[in-house]
Amino acid sequence: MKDLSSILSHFALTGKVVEIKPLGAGLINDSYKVTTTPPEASDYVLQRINHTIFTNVDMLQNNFYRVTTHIRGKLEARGENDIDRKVLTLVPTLDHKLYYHDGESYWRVLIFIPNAKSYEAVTPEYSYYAGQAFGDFQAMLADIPVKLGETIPDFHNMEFRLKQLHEAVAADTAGRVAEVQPLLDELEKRADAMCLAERLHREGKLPKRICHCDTKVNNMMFDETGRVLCVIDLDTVMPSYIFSDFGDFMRTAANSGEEDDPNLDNVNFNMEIFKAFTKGYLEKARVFLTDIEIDNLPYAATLFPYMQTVRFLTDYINGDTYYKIKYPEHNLVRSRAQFKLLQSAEAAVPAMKAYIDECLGR
Ligand code: GN1
Ligand code: MG
Repeated sequence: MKDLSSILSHFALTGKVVEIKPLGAGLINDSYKVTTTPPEASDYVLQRINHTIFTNVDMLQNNFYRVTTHIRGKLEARGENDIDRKVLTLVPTLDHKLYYHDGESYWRVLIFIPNAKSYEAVTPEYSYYAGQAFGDFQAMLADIPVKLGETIPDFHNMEFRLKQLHEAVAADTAGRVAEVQPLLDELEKRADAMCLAERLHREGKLPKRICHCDTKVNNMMFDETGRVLCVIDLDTVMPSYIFSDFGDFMRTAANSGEEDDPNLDNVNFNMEIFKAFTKGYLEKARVFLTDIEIDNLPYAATLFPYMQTVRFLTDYINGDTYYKIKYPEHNLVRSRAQFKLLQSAEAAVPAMKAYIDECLGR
């Protein structure tokens, strides 16, 4: 607590800090809610950036600043009200930097968005708003005048993620490969089909656009009425295929169970959530999407549970070096839950295709 206060003393805060407590359920960074007095002063979010994962903190924070100022400009041009709740705001340090380095860790501060909530699960109605919000997010960033860096190179490159899995299997550092062989076999069967995006990109048929790349349902802030205020967790905003945002939302929101559900019977792909999000997303994004992008949205809904199975399993095989875990088997339980979701999504692909046709009147 004392340490965190001294970190905060390097930032240009208004108000007096009265409380600092842990915030959120992110698997990568550490976040704290900072409460200040008097009541009209802003509250803040203090974050320790995980710089073993985000190795280029300068690039990370520059992207963050550019994305948020670009979106702010769009919202102003549209004449929106309440803009401070609709886009994140970075608080600079006293010497006008976008982060503070204490010699060991890197820290940043954001303005806390008041009266806003995030959820681990949403209704179809909220999913519809979320679809519009992410379509709009991509649309607003379509003309950002700078080239954003890839904060994690090859982040959603399926070929690269499979290569990491294969390397982990070959090294078998934690001696866990034998136990997961059946799951590895299942993943291998699908490997070629799942690398479709990379092939289409190489053939010049699939563009990269600025995407959020971590559209977990809990990375969205809703107001009291269920409208999406803004999208948070902007560390991974970078050029990617639009499948990233569509697919990762489905992976988290259209899962009737938990991401790490130990009971696989709970885990099923929820078509009502798919429909609602797809409707909202297409309303905003249809103007810039190509036919290849639209036709492969069902593929995206299977790609992300697949990729996440690969990533969790890779981490399990490596001995849990990437994701925060709560118990020793956690990454294995996560892998199995994501694989079950994949199977359920695969079965729903024909229904997904039919719904997209219906939306587009074709
Ligand atoms: C991580 O930071 P968080 O918890 O929102 C991860 C995502 C994964 C997700 C799985 C930088 O997201 O890519 O999909 O966990 N972020 C990074 O829950 O690896
Ligand atoms: Mg998050």
